[in-house]
Amino acid sequence: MRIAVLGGDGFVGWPTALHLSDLGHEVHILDNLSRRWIDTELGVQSLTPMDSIQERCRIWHQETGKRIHFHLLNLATEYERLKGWLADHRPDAVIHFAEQRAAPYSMKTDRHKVYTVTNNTNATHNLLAALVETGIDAHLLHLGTMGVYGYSSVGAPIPEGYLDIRIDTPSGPCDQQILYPTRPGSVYHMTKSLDQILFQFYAQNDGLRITDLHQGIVWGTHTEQTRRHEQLVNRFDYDGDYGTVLNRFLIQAAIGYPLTVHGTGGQTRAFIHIQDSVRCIELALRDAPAPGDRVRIFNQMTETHRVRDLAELVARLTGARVAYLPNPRKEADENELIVMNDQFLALGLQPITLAEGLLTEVVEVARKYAHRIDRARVPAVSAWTRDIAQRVEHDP
Ligand code: USQ
Repeated sequence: MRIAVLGGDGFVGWPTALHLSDLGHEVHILDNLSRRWIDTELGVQSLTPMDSIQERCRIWHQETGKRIHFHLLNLATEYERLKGWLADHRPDAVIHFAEQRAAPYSMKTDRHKVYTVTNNTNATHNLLAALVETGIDAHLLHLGTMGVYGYSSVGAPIPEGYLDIRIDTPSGPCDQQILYPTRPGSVYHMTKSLDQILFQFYAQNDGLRITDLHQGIVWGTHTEQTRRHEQLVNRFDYDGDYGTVLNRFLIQAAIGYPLTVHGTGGQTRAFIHIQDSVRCIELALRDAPAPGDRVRIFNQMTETHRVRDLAELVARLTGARVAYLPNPRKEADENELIVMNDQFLALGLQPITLAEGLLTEVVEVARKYAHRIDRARVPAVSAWTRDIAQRVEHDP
C-alpha cells in the first residue's frame, strides 16, 4: 500500500512509519515539524538525541534499502498544498497523527489553548474535506485518545466507541447506538472529542472510510525498528508538558529525582507499550471499514493502572523515592477504569504488559542520556485553572 503518515516525525508517528516501511509499504511522511519547534519554544529537548527527519530517512535507507519519503507540509494552514499532494499521490491509506498531543501544553495559557484548537481541528477538517474533494477512497486512520471519555469515578466498562441506549417513545421503546458521550479533561482532549463529530459527519455524508483509535498512555521508547541504528532512535520526552507519566517516573528514577505523583496518585489510566501501539495500527490498517460503514472505533490500550501503584512499582524496582505533590490538573482524586479492547484482541494482538525487563530498558536509556536532562524542566507547572495555579505556587 501507499501510506501517508501525517505527523510521522513524532513520538508514535516515527516508529509507525518505520514499522510500515519494514512491512514493505510505500511510506510518505507529511509533517510541519511543529513538535521540534515546540521544543525550541519550551527550551527543552528530547532525552534521546534526534537527527533531522531527512537524516533519519537516509539512515533507514542505508540500513534497509527501503525509502521513506518526507514532505514538509502544514496540514492545518496549507489546505491547497494538502489537496494537491493527495491528488498527486493518491494514497491507499492515510494515518493522521498530526495534532498537538500534550494536555499540559494545551492548558498553559490562552494562546496555547487557541493554538491547540486551531491546529488540531483545522488539520482534521482540512484532511476530511480534501479527501472528499479529490475523490480518494483512502482508509483514514486517526490517532484519538481514551481521554475523550474523561475519568469519572463510576467505573462502568468503556465500550469501543458506541453505547446501546433505549429511549421511551409514544409508540414504545426505541433501541439506538450512539457515540459514547465525551467528557474531556483538557483542551487537548476536547479537540479529540471534536474530531469524533467531524468523522461521524464525513463517514455518514460522504462515505469516507474511517477508523478512530482511542489510545491510552504510551510508555517505552524503542520498537524493533528504532533499535536497529542509533540514529533511528525515537524521541523521548521527560519534561512536565510532554513527558507522559510512566516514562517520566522511569526517567526520574534514572536521575535520582523523586517520582512526581500528582495528588494522591489515585488516578487510574489506560496504558500501552509503544511496540503494541505500532502493531495496533498495522492490525487496524488490515481491517478497513467499507464505504458507508459508520466510523470504526477501537480502544487502543492493553492494561490499566493507578498512578501511585506505578510510582511504587518503579520505586521498588529502582530504589527511587516517591513525592506526593499538589495536582496542577483538575481531575478526580481517585477513579476506577474498566476498558474494553476486544476488537484488537480478536485481530490477534498479544499485549506487552509491564514486564520488568521493558521498564528497566527505559531506565537504562535514560541513564545513557542523563547528561541531556535539565532537572529544572522536570516538574509539571502547567495549571488547569487560575485557582489551581495559585495553590500550586504556594505549595510547590
Ligand atoms: N501524572 C502524575 N505525575 C506526572 C505526570 C502525570 O501524577 O509527573 C498524572 C496526571 O495527573 C494524570 C496521569 O498521570 O492523572 C496521566 O498523565 P499523562 O501526562 O501521562 O497523560 P495525559 O495528559 O492524559 O496525556 C497522554 C498523552 C496524550 C494521550 C493521553 C492518553 O500526552 O497524547 O492522548 O495520554 S489518555 O490518558 O488515555 O487520555
